[in-house]
Amino acid sequence: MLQQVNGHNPRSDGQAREYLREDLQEFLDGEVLLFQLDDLTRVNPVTLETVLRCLQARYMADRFYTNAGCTLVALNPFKPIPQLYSPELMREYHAAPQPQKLKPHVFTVGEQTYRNVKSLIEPVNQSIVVSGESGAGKTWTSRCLMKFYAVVAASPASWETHKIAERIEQRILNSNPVMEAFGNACTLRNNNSSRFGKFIQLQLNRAQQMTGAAVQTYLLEKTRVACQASSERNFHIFYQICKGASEDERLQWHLPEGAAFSWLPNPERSLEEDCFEVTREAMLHLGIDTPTQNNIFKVLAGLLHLGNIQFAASEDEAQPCQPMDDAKCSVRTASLLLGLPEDVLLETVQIRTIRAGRQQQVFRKPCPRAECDTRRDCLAKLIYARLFDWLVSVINSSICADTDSWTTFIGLLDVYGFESFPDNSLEQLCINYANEKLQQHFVAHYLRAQQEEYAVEGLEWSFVNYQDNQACLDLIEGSPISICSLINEECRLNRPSSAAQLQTRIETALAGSPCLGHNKLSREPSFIVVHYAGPVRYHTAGLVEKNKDPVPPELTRLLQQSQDPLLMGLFPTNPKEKTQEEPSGQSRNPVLTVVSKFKASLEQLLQVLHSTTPHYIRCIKPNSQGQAQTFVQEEVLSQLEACGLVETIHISAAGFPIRISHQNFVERYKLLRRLRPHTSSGPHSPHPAKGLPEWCPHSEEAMLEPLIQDILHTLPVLTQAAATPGDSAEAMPAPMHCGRT
Ligand code: AD9
Ligand code: MG
Repeated sequence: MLQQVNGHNPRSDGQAREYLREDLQEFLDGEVLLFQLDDLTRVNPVTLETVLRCLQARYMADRFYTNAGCTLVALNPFKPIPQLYSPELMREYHAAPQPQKLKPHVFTVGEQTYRNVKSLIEPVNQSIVVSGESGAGKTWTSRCLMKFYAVVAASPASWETHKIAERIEQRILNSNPVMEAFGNACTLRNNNSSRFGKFIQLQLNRAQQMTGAAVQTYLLEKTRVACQASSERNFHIFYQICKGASEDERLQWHLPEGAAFSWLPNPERSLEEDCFEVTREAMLHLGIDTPTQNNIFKVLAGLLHLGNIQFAASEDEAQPCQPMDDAKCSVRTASLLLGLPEDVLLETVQIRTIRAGRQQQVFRKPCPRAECDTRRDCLAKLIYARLFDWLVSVINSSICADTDSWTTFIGLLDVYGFESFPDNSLEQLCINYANEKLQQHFVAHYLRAQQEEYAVEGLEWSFVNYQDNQACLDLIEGSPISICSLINEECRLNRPSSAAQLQTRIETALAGSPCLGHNKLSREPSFIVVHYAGPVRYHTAGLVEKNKDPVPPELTRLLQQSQDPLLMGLFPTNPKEKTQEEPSGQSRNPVLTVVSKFKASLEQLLQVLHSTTPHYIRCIKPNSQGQAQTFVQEEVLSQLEACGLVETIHISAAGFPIRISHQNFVERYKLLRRLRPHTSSGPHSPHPAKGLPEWCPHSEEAMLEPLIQDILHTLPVLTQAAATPGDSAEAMPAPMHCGRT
């Protein structure tokens, strides 16, 4: 039986699960060599158990990257290893004639992707999809890739003409701390959890120099600004301001030391992400000057004070709820910091205006206490989401290259990882839906398409079974009926509907889906989706309302009255873009729900990914405590199962890692036809060669050499498919499949 290494055993009965079968003893006997297996296609036999054992051996030997055929497995070391990410090592991978022969590394993927962009075989844009559950290391990995390209794809001219801070590569890197300060937060799974999805397009010119970048973000979890689950925190930036502001700034932003804010839970936790200076410095390099920064931080301080406005229930329904005594000061401070008249701010939160009748008469209705809270929260979410979008657009205008100064791109995708909390809502549904889509992209690209192509090409092939997540996607987004369509319908009908009713509707209408889990133990209204990465229970309470994400028009009008320069820019009086306002009265405009917007943006993303050659990095979290040197088998096993790693290895090991269209192959290697072959009858035979040619003359060998190198360079870095299983020696060249497509 295998032992857990330093890790706790998740099984409370203390009986660790037996991972290795008796017949794997032979494999175990070679344990000394296990950690040397750089590619999991060499594990023999390829089973979950052997793969797990190999990864564990490598992890304990501080080998965190392992090839798995067409993907790279990245184990999170949970400890800093500066020498593993040094610029010297980056240059070594970049300069290597065959980087795939070096130790597996995220730089190998980076370099191969970089070479593919200019490859004549497939001169297409590339993308690197980094996946894995929350805390597995996706953001770290994509940051690391960005640093790699900043080194290897830096334009030499820019070193001479610009100061380091102004260099485009540096500016692109500076976008990370800014976006993470405003878009990441400490959750139960990860101290620096991305609460938005990010696709960054690194733009390259013909000389393969990085000339710019463009960032696209997906669905920021804006509810976090006003509501944080217990033991979690708000976005980092709030803590950074409160901890890092100078005495002077504290006075200006009304943030006395030790002040308590209800939207700032767990401030005592000290994280390395709390560094205000890093964010300020990065903002400065991106062109956000100090006065603008101060304006942003003032508004954020205003939000913290807004969160402290607690209302007392009104005994008379006709009278507005009033702020509690100790919250009166918060109303004053919030309005001051947000540049709003105090009475108008308060009234807008307390009183709902309804337009009705032909004349669109205005009625004013005091809101009950809970609604006052909702409106206050909505105001904060509205401001924060606009601010975040504005920041992204500022970053883009600072780093994006002119259209004529780039020709190709490498896209890096870092989306929030699969999540399952005790209480899951619309945010988790969207996050897990995005992960299902990406898993399907992987399945479609590597597991299904590849095998189907072999069948079409008439190649000898025994089909490898894999877990297709189509059924789960049908359940979530399929037509005509799916979870999304049912939630959207509730929003469209705008009818009062309880959480229990929504649960019944989903469970009745979608009862036939194999991915709808049995929901017997539910105390609160909920439904279960069996995702590729495991079952998740979603609570239905508040789901429809979150999906509508209504913004009372009075709130937008209120912010349009602000005298604060930043808010005046974020909420112009004549907005060009239409905001998602609450449907007022008879409005027949179809309501764009959160889910439908998210679905549309995901489809766009998938289209971009489909137009590129994708590369995959699977990040694995060795333990959920974030501890170094701790490998919890059960936890790793479920991640390996979820991402279908064993199937990927099987297909990669047996398949052809390179696919070149016939036309491209002819284009690239037609030179070979011009070489004069000689036959066994001698090099000067007057007759055309019969049978296989033998390449002899030195000059022709010399001509062939670059082509051979070329073939070797373009072999996928992660595949050494033809190597003998279990053999850790030199890899043999992988077989190449020149397809008809
Ligand atoms: V989430 O879906 O955004 O919640 P990620 O992005 O997958 O998640 P992240 O990259 O933030 O996880 O990694 C979590 C933590 O693991 C980091 O904050 C680091 O402390 C740690 N980590 C990850 N990768 C490495 C590494 N290669 N070396 C050292 C690492 N530490
Ligand atoms: Mg992340």
